[in-house]
Amino acid sequence: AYKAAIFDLDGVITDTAPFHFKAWKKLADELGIRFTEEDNEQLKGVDRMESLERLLALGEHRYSDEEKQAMAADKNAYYQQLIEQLTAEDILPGVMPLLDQLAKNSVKLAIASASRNARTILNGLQLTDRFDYIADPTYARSKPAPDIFLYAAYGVKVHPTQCIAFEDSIAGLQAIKDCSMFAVSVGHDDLRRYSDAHVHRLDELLT
Ligand code: G16
Ligand code: MG
Repeated sequence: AYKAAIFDLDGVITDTAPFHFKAWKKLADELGIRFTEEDNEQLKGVDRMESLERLLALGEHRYSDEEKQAMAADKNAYYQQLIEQLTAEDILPGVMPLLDQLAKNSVKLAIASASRNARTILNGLQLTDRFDYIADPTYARSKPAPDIFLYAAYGVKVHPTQCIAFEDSIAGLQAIKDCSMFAVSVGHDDLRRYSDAHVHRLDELLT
């Protein structure tokens, strides 16, 4: 049996992807860059600056580092306004019973999110206390690098091979496999080929 369960946040615990999309879309519109939901899919799990690089690559212009910092800050300010409205009602179906069941079986619970807003989001959802450890993405390389998942395992003192991890992004699933954890993909069927097990939603795991 697994000794720790590691969760991605955006797209697994709560659905903040539409907020990220709205905020990136606003920036793209201001810059005259065409940006679709499909483009947004490529940004899932990818950190803020790398996401910006991918968005800007869709346009013609090249920008200075200073301009990019300002754009990222604008996007984040708008995103932060959007996540202010999050409450416990925004926790995705199946999350609470799954956390309860795992905790009852003494499985350690950790968060491995690329988001620098993870703590704000967890506070809004009133979930902060439910996790034994929230990995800090500050010095982690962006998913698909395994860093954030390794930090999470280290934080709960469980060897990566004894961890099960839940992810909704391709980059995140690659990160999980790269550190030899058991990977559960959550969401689209296309994610199946990157994972060891697949569910559309976490409530499918409850018996
Ligand atoms: C999340 C999202 C990404 C976002 C990243 C950084 O990762 O999926 O789209 O770019 O966090 O977020 P922030 O700008 O808030 O630092 P995850 O790992 O929770 O899915
Ligand atoms: Mg995610």
